[in-house]
Amino acid sequence: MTSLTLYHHGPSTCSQKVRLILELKELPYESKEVNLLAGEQHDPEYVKLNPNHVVPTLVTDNGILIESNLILEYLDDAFPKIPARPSSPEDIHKVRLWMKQIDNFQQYTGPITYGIAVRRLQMDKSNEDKQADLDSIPDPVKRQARKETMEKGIQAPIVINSLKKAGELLDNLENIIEDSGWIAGDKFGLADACTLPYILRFDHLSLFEAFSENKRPKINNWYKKVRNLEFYDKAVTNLLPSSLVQMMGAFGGEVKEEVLKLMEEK
Ligand SMILES: N[C@@H](CCC(=O)N[C@@H](CS)C(=O)NCC(=O)O)C(=O)O
Repeated sequence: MTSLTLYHHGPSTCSQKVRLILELKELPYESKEVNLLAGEQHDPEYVKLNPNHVVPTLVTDNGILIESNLILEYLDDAFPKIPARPSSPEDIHKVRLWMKQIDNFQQYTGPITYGIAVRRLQMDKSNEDKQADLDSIPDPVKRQARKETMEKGIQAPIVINSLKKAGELLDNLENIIEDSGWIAGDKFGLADACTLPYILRFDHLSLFEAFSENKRPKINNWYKKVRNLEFYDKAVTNLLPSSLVQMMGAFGGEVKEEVLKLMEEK
């Protein structure tokens, strides 16, 4: 069997989904932390592995794999003993279509997390330090969006739009969950793994009400089922710094009513 080395960061959404499938499949891997808060994704040695300056990256004996959803598909192709997708081609198409939607949603997570919480940590920084943070973002479009979010928080148009997209994602998720309680087929798999980190992030940001038992009962039940998986803590919770979780919860709680309203705007 090939060796597997995962470059990842505990709280990163895209890293969590890969760790969930590695654990589901009982695959041992070497863990290499890339601390995004310290900017290690821009380290020239790391950029040789992942030219997009993002995590995760999976290194096997035969290749360097990037793009979290494609890594999930690789894991199911290369290690089919514990399957993570249903078997019919039509059902696999359903999984892929959902994964595509989740992949597209990833771009909205940063503005939501930053606009609600992380930005607040930067309020006390000097203007020089704030500028240095902005200058460390290589992509000019992302840099401009970050500047806007730094200044306006949840009132920044990019955050307002991202929250609307979050509401749409929740509506679509509520519709897609099957009678089995899972997204595709009768057990936890790729579609569930790639979704969990976003629901967890909303929960961390004090937005649990958006999928309370009354509001979106299928997501509520699905979220309970995922958290009950025996490998859940190992793949997710154990790698989340409690200070970060508390920080997101506290800042999220302060603007919760406004944010929940923005999420439901059609
Ligand atoms: N499409 C990529 C997105 C990866 C991505 O955006 N990763 C985030 C963490 S979840 C990251 O590394 N962000 C660092 C940055 O933007 O500086 C994937 O699915 O792997």
